[in-house]
Amino acid sequence: MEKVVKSANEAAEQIIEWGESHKIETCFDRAEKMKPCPIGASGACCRICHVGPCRLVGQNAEEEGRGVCGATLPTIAGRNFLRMAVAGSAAHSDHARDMAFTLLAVANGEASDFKITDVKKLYRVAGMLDIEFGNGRPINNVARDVALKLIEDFGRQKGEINFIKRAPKKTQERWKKWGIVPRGVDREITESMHRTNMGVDHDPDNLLLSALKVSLADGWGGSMISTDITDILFGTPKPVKGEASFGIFKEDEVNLVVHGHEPSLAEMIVDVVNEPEMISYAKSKGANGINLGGMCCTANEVLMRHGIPTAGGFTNQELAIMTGLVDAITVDVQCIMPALVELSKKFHTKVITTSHKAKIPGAMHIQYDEHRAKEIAREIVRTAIDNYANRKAEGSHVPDKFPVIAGFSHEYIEYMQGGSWRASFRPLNDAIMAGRIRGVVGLAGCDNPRVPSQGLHRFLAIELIKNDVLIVSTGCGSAACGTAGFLTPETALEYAGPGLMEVCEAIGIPPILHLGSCVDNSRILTIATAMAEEGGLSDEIGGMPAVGIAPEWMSEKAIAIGCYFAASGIPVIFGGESPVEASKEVTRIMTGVWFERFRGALHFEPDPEKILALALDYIDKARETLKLRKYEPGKFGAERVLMDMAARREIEKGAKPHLGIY
Ligand code: NFS
Ligand code: SF4
Repeated sequence: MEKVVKSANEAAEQIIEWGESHKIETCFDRAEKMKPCPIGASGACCRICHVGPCRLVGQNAEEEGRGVCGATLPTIAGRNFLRMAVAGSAAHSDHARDMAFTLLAVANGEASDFKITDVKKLYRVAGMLDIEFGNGRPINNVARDVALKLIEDFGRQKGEINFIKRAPKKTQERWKKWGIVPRGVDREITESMHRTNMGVDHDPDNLLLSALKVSLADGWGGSMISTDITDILFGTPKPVKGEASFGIFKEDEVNLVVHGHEPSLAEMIVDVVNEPEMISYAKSKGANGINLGGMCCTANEVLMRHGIPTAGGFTNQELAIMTGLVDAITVDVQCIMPALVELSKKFHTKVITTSHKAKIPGAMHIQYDEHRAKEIAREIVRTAIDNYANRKAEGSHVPDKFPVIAGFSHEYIEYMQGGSWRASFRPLNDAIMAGRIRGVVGLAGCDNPRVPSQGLHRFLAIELIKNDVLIVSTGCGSAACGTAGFLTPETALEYAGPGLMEVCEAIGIPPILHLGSCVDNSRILTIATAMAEEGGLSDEIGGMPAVGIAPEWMSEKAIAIGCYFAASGIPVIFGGESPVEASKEVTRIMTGVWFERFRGALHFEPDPEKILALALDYIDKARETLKLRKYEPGKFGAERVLMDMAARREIEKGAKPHLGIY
């Protein structure tokens, strides 16, 4: 029998195999045993009232199938889909709310372990919110006003979410025309839940517009708020070096992993592991030091800002424990497998939950509180240190690791294209217009045990850059690229098409730019807006030679992201089987109708070759509509440079890290 590859990540595969030989079960084994229910998976099962569940199956289900109440298949599939978008938006936005209250506590002097790290960013955001800054106004007062104004975005009943006005005018006009400008985050979430109640909204188009509206409240609300506040509190990322994969764990040091999504506690832990008293405490317990690593999106946050190494994304979490080297793993919210706790009992690892919102039976709980952040961080680090001596010999440590460059905030991307004085998106737009860069793809989303995990990310990353497509990546997509060794400038030399390679060399960037965590997909919206405003391409986000791809998505959060990209004008392709597969009508609305109205769409396509072809087709058609030069593979050679030498020197003069760090 041919061996089934469970992960495309070789180190992961080795650990999985070791687990199999030791009868240790992982999500990969459970995915094999637990086949998804085909009725539910395709959106054809309604279980929103207790008359059902009603399953609409059979040849003519779309035309003739009815639930007990008379609901049609398009209603049921649309309603199920809307609920996914709501849940995803709620998750990102509730995380954002915590960030906003942390900023408020800092501004009020109630969270003295934190400070405002990026005053420039605070002022920029204050400017967008019409809040007075500078002229001797105390920074904390500005921060308080910013926090309060952004907190209003959650509970606002009428009007518009603040950051809606950051979008290009034309994009906003489309939203107005179709009635999907979100008012307040919580209002849209509540209203959508109401609409999906038994006996309320039955029009699939109307339900799907609601999915776009609530998701816009995430993208231009929750997620954007989270990104901005995180930058204000902890610094706007700029390129840093880090490492990825299981080889980041050290045999002779205390290994502590931060896993989840909210960066506040992780930031404190970064501080605490460097405290001399902590280090000597670790030494007193026989370790040579304390080694901090990350997992999932918390990893992305601390990698982007501090170069903390990452053990990878979603499907790597159990495998990290199976190395036998993790003394403690601290988790907050989202994408945490409850299986960690059972698994940890086979090793010595302590699983520590830290949020009242996310507890797991059997785990240790240390409640996080931003008012006592450092004290709590110390307690966690000490717990890890105390557990070092309990390490058992068993485990499958695979010492592979790869260098990564991360930290491409939109501010930095602008800066790298012209230095402090001439920061702009001109060079990027010019390169796209000329056809050196064929287009831009946001490669994002989860990794998934139902496919050779991380394999679709790897395949698409390489094929896209070969085709001169610049990639911006986030979330576990970034982790998949990082643990494959793709997040380095050398990747350009090895794989990128000649046009893209030239641009990468001229600016000094890798062909895959790690933009951060999943809430940082909002950075892609900001970049697309800047490109529209720079001129020469589309004058709105829609119509850009840009596509979003989440080839291994699994989380409802990914659905929210897909929807706000689509509503903003970016066609999106998700891998895997469609959660609305059962309804042709719903599929037609999400592709054709949405494209007509918003110039974005949401496709589901399990075949990676077809994902690639569809993405390139969208890009080429957008180029054609914009009357850009036809993209010709191999047209540009290495001898041609993007900018003249004077422009390049200008960049190098002002350059902080990017040219020096590699
Ligand atoms: Ni995004 Fe980040 Fe990863 Fe998927 Fe989960 S960690 S928020 S949801 S699995 S990319
Ligand atoms: Fe069935 Fe209608 Fe109840 Fe859904 S809402 S479970 S279709 S009766």
